[in-house]
Amino acid sequence: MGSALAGLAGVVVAGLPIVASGQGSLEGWSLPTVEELNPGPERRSAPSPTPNTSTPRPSSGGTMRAGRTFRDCPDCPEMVVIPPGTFMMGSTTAERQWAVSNGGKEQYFSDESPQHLVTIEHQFAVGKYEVTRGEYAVFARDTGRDAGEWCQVLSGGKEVKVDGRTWQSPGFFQTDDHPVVCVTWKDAVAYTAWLSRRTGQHYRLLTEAEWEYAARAGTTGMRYWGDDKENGTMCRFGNFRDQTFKDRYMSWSHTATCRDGHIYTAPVGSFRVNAFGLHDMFGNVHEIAYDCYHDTYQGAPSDGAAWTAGECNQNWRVRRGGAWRSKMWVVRSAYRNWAGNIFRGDDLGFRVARSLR
Ligand SMILES: [Ca+2]
Repeated sequence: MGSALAGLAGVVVAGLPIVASGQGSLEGWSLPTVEELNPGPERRSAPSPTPNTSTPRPSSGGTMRAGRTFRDCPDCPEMVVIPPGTFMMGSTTAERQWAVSNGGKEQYFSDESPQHLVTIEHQFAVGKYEVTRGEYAVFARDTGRDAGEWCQVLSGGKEVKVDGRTWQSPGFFQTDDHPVVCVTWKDAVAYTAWLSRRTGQHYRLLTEAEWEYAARAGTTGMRYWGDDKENGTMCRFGNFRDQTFKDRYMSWSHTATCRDGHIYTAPVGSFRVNAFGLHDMFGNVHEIAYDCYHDTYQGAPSDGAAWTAGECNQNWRVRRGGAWRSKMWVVRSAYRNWAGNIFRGDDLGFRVARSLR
């Protein structure tokens, strides 16, 4: 497996250029390799239940140590401090050609261009894991949140809206450590508002640019573990449409050639982290971002802010990262998709961000 930093030439994190042959650094932070972050054999254990309830405090310089993890309350999501930096958002023509040659259609990917530089000057924190069913249950109990009446699920080999399917009953087995599914953009925003009230901190959804920055974690290629174009090593990094899935859904194509051990969702943290220390940025569930979906990057913000200007066509909101039954060409840092703000799917969940100043 190559270094997580392969192909980093030209990337700047917090003003410091990173070279392809070495590790980037900034004050209090040195980008680790994927190997360093994932010692020993595969990490298959669920996240530690031991809460760290300390809230990060800025140092005298007004910043916090990137990579630090914390929780604002025992059943709040565990968070990771992400360093400021600059990255190229979107995909290259060559990457889109790979996606087309692997079964996608050219028009699926035109929204990944034009590539543009985004500079995120603010430090922020990102959920180390996708929000779990157990975490969402605390919110739902506390607020009496309606679970809805239907969810679009995989049934009989097809994606159909089924009455009675909810986050509590998506149609497959989940424990409290699995990512919550069958929740809407509105549910996710309500969760962050509730978490903010509960903690006195500013929780929110990631912006689309923050999501791609956090997923890339300094990498410029297709995937944060390297350009695994044969789809054979990805099962160490996430839960995808793999050979385990194919055992159950034999007629489905575009599967990974490896085996990740899960047909449906997997417990969060079952797979390796990226260089920012985040699990499951690809696979498991699509992650809802705050932004309205736009079908081009023409006019996109360059500062990492949410893009909500203009019409939010049919209330379409961005979702990112691919899920347990996504095709292989979806599993890329640059890939974009959307869902209506009241859509519920058995492969759709979310991750939270927290502003740090
Ligand atoms: Ca799988």
